[in-house]
Amino acid sequence: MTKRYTVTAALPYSNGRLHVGHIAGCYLPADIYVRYLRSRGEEVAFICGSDDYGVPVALTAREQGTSPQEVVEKYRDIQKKDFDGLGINFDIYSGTTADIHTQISQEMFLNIRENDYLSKKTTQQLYDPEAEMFLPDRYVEGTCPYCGSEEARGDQCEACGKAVDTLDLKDPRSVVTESSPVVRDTVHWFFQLPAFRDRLKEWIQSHPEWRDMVRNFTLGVLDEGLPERPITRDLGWGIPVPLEDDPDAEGKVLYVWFDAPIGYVSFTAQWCQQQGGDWQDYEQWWKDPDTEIVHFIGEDNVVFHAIMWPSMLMADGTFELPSNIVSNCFLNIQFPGEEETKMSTSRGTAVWIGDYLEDYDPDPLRYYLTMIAPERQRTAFKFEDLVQRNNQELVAALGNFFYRTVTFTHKYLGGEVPPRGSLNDQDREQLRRMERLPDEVGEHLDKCEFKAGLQTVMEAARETNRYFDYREPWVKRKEDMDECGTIMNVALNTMKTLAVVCEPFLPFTARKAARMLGMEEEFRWDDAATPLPERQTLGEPEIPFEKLET
Ligand code: B3M
Ligand code: ZN
Repeated sequence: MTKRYTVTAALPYSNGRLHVGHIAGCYLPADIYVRYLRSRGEEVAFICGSDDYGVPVALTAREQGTSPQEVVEKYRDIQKKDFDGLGINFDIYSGTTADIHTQISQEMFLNIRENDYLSKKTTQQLYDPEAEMFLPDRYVEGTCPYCGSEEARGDQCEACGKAVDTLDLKDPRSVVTESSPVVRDTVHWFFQLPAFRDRLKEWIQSHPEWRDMVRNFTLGVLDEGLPERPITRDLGWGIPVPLEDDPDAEGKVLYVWFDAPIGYVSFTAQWCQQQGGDWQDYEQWWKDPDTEIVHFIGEDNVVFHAIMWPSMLMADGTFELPSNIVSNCFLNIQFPGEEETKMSTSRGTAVWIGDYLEDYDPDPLRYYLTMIAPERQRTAFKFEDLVQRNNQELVAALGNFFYRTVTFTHKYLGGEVPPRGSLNDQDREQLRRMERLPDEVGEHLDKCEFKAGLQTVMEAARETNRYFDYREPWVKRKEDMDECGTIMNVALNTMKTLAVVCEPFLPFTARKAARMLGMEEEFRWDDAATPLPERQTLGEPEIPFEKLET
């Protein structure tokens, strides 16, 4: 029985280029998961797009002296190209400035209000008299009230991950003028987050399979108690609060963290439409209890996805809750001879995807980022490490085996799959290993243990090399051509299994391997160990991985 999965990856703000930290955080794991599900024959919607509203984009437009819309269009294209280059192919890559997004976000606001989970209140906000504007969220920076970090932003502290209220920041400063803001009255709509505390707790406790980081962090936040949260802002860039009859709503927009996750839903609706269906078909991906909804996010987005978003879904009342929220920790970076440091766009301490792809193939990066994935704790990206692991692991264990196997078959066996003939114990053991492999890797992938899954593939590749070296087809060739054919039959079938199980991780390599094997069919996990037809004609040998230099 196939199952339906809605898989989302966090919507990047469309105000900058993507670096390896973004990719390791959620996009690569999401892509691996989706490829795996598809190979298993599941029905998947892989949803992403840009987060266009809010202060981050408005600030970038200000810095670059252009309009937010221009910033959005420029960076959305760049980001899309980066994803494509890495083989991260969403079913839709939209953006929150799409009309249907405005419509669905406003509807959800109204539903939640209708259900009595919003209240309008006069509240105090920081105001910059010099710039003559309110300073929501990232328009202010200051000292974190929780951990004391001096670089806390008005919406969240990156150092401790907590959501912050601008008014609680110590020594606040305006990002626009650097001056100290004053406090002024303004009207906003507050979301009754506290109403969901018990249900959230129950829900999270019913998911022991989630990563500890997500569970513990969220349960910790719940234990401290939830505040009511304003979900509107005094800002020119955002979705208008849809209350035309209320003069207080004038000039107010929805908070970017209110509308952004709704993007997952509105992009799904857009995708349904693009495929010739009705936009309302999105409901089967979001409101059907048999559909699994899985969110892939980065460390700093946990609060919003595990507390704010599910509460919004409950407040609306017509949605299913996510089945899993998969988050990695941050990926640091280390340059030669320097200390490990945080990846930062503003300080330029990052490796940009666009730059990487100009010089290198995508799979070595996918490989390395999965092998050092910060699944449980922060890890560090080191370029020399990538080069070394490419050369010592990918080239040595996988690349050479694929290439050797195919060139040998071309040279001595007429370029086709030789008959299996009679197997000896080692051959049988090798084939059995390959029969077990899809389940072993699949067990890890089912649990979103991507690094362990890839390690299992690589261990099997190393064992395969030992088998091959032990069986010495190059020696048998001179003694017994039938036995040589048997070994190469086992080797080619091994290559097929390895190609199928490495496809989620290394899709470009897997394609090459499939071409070399003359495989025309789609990758199917369950057929990974089904023997290649004897006498199938092989394709031309291709070198799967080049040795790299720094
Ligand atoms: N744009 C936050 C970020 O990039 C944000 C994610 C939205 S997911 C709905 O850190
Ligand atoms: Zn903090």
